[in-house]
Amino acid sequence: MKAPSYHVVTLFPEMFAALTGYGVSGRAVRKQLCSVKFWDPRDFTQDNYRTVDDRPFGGGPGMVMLAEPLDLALTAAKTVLRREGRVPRLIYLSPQGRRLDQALVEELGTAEALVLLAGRYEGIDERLFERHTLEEVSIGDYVLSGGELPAMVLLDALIRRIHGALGHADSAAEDSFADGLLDCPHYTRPEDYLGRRVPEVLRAGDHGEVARWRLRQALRRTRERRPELLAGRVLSGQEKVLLDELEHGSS
Ligand code: 9WO
Repeated sequence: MKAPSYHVVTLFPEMFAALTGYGVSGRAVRKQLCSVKFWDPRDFTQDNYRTVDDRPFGGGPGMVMLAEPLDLALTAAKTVLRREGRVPRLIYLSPQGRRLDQALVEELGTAEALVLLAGRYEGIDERLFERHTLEEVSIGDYVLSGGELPAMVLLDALIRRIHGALGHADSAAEDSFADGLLDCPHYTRPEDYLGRRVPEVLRAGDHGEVARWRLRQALRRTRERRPELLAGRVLSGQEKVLLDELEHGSS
């Protein structure tokens, strides 16, 4: 598959340096494992003030983003992608959207192109949504001052799972949530930290025993902290045995 293409419509493209300039996501962009491009609605204005917002009809506090500059920016992004033979999904980051989870990340990860719309102010003129079919995605039930941070959260989750984005020692398949369980505890040197020792099983070098211990820890944490994750998941034979052992007191 060709490297995914991510386009972001935002008044603040500079904010995305936090994504494209650092760490795993920064390296993936530098290695061209994906591309991230920006469209500033201000560049699609005509007036001397480069106006992108106005007062809400009906009154009330705050400002509303004008439909036209957003419409033109979205259309420009779509046009570029269509010329490359890509059909993008369009996503508006909003608290009204479908909640982002790892399943949605995997689903959006199959798209060859996404256009993300990051809003500002109190929101966007509703008529924009009549001209473009936008899927709404929420990263959680709280209000922020714009959609840029949620767009970066989504992009980071997408980019780190592209093959080759993680260092060869890592594997996205072994991550917390990759198999629907919380992560197990991790340890590194020293063996003794202020009298607290690393569990012996991790030092003994029996890879089968290590895998069993990690799975048991992951199951215990998930049962204790997020039992609803276990309820909505098919358990393997080994997982049932380990959970049973936890329920009935042994280890
Ligand atoms: C403001 C508001 C106030 C009371 C009740 C609901 C409300 N929603 C908003 C709102 O969406 N404000 C905006 C700021 C306009 C669009 C961009 N903004 C935004 C996006 N804030 N929070 C998000 C967001 C996006 C995705 N996931 C979580 C939060």
